[in-house]
Amino acid sequence: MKIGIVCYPTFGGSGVVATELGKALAKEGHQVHFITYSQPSRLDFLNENLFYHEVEFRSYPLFEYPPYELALASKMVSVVKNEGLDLLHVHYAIPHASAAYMAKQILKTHGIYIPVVTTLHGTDITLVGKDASYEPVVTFSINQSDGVTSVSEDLKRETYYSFKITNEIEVIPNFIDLEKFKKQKKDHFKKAICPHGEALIVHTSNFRKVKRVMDVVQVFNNIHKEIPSKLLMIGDGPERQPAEALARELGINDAVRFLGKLEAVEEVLSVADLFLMPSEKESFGLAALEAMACEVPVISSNTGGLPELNVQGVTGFMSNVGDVEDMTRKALFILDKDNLPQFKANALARAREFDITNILPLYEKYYERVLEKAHALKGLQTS
Ligand code: GMT
Repeated sequence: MKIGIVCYPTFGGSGVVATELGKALAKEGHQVHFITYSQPSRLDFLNENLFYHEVEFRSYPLFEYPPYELALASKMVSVVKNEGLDLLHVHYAIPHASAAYMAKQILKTHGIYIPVVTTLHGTDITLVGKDASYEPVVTFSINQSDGVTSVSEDLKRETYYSFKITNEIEVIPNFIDLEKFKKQKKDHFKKAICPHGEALIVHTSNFRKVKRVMDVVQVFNNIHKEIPSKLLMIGDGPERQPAEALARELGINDAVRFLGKLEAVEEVLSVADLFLMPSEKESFGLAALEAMACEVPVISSNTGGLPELNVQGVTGFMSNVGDVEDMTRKALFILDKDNLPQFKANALARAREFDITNILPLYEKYYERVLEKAHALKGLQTS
């Protein structure tokens, strides 16, 4: 198949999923064309089946906001035509699904029918999409897609609940490349961070409000009162400064390190004992899956799709959003030396269920179904 992939090319989970999916499809022999405004950060290897088309949007003194969506739709039109794509797969509804709809309509006037698959990732539905300023466009473009997938059952439910959706939504969960995300021997690093054998706790996110980064610091503060421990905070965003200030205020700044954005997160996860994800909302929790693949148990909130990943009392524990005390109790239970090895093993076993080799065929089969349906429809229209 020749597949066009549209995504946000940055560090966010949706961009990571889209890029890793494209790379895996290319390895399987499909031709994959990324259509993005900059090179996706995980598009880090060479393959004869991988192509990258940059969406250029020029500014003009009249525009306060450059029209990204129009430039994207135009680029989709030219790539579909020139490369003879079979299908467009757009990740994150806003504004990718509506830009794809526009491209599809333009291509129709050229006698080309391009099926569009939209993948819903989370905040495009649970936070931004619901907002009245976007809702009609989001509803319309989901309903106009030839296929719609969501990354968890919970996100599917939430989408049906919040929008008037007439389309079927297929759940295809996030996945992990176990070749990349695996426990590596990084003893020297662990020794440098935890010279006295302290427990190492890790959090990674984009430090937006929805991640409840302050809860991470509070939970760690409680753990730190009980056992020798260190906290590594990976990523950057609006809540980083307040979190740094809180760590100083609590007097634990020597035990907490803010590392900023990191490419090789798996190296840090390799030496971690516990991962914290106390999010307000989380449609799946890819960062937690990455931790589990590196044998790190997870303390998370019980929101969104997290119960579909983190198995209570097995791979870690879940607590109500904001219940810092409960998270602390459960974290200390996991970190007990008699309990930790089993939790680590369980986390890895669970991560294996989301191995990319299990999930990739689900996408391939779904594309085939969408293409069959589109061809049948085309046949009906021309007969
Ligand atoms: O977590 C984020 O804020 C980034 C966001 C994104 O859209 O890039 O992640 C969302 O998509 C990921 C991949 O499907 C999911 O694993 C995350 O759970 C989801 N984030 C939220 O729902 C907050």
